[in-house]
Amino acid sequence: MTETIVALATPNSQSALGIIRVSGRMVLELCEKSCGLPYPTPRRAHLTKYTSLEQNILDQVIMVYYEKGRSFTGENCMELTCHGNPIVLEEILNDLINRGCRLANPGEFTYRAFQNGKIDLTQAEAIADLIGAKNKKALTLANKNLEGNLSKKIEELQTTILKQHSDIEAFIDFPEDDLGEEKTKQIITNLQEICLELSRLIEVGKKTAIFNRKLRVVLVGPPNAGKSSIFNKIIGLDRAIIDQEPGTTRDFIDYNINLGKVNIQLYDTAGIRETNQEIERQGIDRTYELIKDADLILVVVDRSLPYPSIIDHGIKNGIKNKNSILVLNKSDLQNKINITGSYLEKVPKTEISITKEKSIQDLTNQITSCLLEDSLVDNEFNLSVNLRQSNALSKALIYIQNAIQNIKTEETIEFAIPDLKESISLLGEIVGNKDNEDMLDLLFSNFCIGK
Ligand SMILES: Nc1nc2c(ncn2[C@@H]2O[C@H](COP(=O)(O)OP(=O)(O)O)[C@@H](O)[C@H]2O)c(=O)[nH]1
Ligand SMILES: [Mg+2]
Repeated sequence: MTETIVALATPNSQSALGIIRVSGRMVLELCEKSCGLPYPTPRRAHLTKYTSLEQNILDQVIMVYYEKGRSFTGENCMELTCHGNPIVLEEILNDLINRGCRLANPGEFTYRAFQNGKIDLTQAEAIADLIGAKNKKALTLANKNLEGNLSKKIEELQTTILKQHSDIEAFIDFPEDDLGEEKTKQIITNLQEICLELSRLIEVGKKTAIFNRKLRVVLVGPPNAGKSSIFNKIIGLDRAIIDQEPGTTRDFIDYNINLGKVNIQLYDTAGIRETNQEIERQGIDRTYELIKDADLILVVVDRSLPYPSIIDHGIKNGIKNKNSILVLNKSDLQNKINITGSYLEKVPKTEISITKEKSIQDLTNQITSCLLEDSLVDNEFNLSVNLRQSNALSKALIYIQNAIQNIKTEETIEFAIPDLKESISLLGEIVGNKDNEDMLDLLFSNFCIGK
């Protein structure tokens, strides 16, 4: 067995309980020497005292021992549930290190589970996604992959490709047995179906990506329209400075907020207007920069004033082809705006007032549905595909398309063999190629310590 690794599995702060995880060859010895339990019953909670090398009692703990083969990592493991005082936890960690353990690298427990065949790579990634999920949908999708939904799909595809591969190989080995037109057609049809399935998975990757990153929502509009007030209302804090003097917000500020189904980074920006002031102009330039990368733009205008000409002079060009909502603010005041015939007429709109809570709630709902609109309907997918997986799928797709071209003429049919082999191996990388150390190092270094 390997070196014994140890890590704190819970946050390093004061809490009711804190969990320390240990995995590797020294576990049974530690059960005996530091927990006084030479023959622990596997997977049973033992209430015991943790004793240091210097024979001091460091804490009363619950110790659970997991035997090799039936633990998360596949090795002998020990979990200590201690009192959640950072000083206690540090003392126990230090004692374990003094006894010969070493601190685990990020993701090292999961890495060992993968190396020992307890989980495949898509499941290891699903664990990281599960911990990092920023909304319920991301959580659901991570759980689906942890169940092995993506792995199963990949395996099915590999089996079908392999079948076509062996049919072609048999023909090459025994060319006197003509493959036959019917048979060739069938192979091509089967491979075309694989291509469709691969394209569908790549599409799933694009659509599910939305759940795994913060989406940028940017408030823009003329000064004094109420952008900062709306920003504060949405985040529920008085963070942005609000003033009746136009031009108060000179740079952007942002805040991360979870709207349930999506996680957004909301930006409050400098109001856009013609100005000679250098600082204000720089602020406006930054607003335009933010607009470029935005997933959704909230164009805020004061509905109690006439149509702001700056929309047609500047804002309009920035937000063209962008997902936007026109927010007609100050609906508590008399309506003076007329958007008929203007650029904004065609943008989805909502009337709100910061004095009306319900209208703010409606706006956040509209933000969510706008962001999800071209993504997916709930429960449409039963798996998710990340960028690494999607890249491998795209490469595999190209190899199969090449193979199809070569199968179409009898003279080149044998060239299809290496292409089909390559596609199978690329799909294999998705579930895990244990020899690709660089890729594995990169992947597991993004995990948290203790996982
Ligand atoms: N009556 C009314 N006043 C508002 C509303 N929203 C913002 N204001 C006021 O409009 C002024 C400018 O607001 P602010 O949020 O600083 O606008 P910004 O320049 O676009 O960030 C402030 O005096 C706000 O109190 C609203 O819905 N109704
Ligand atoms: Mg402002």
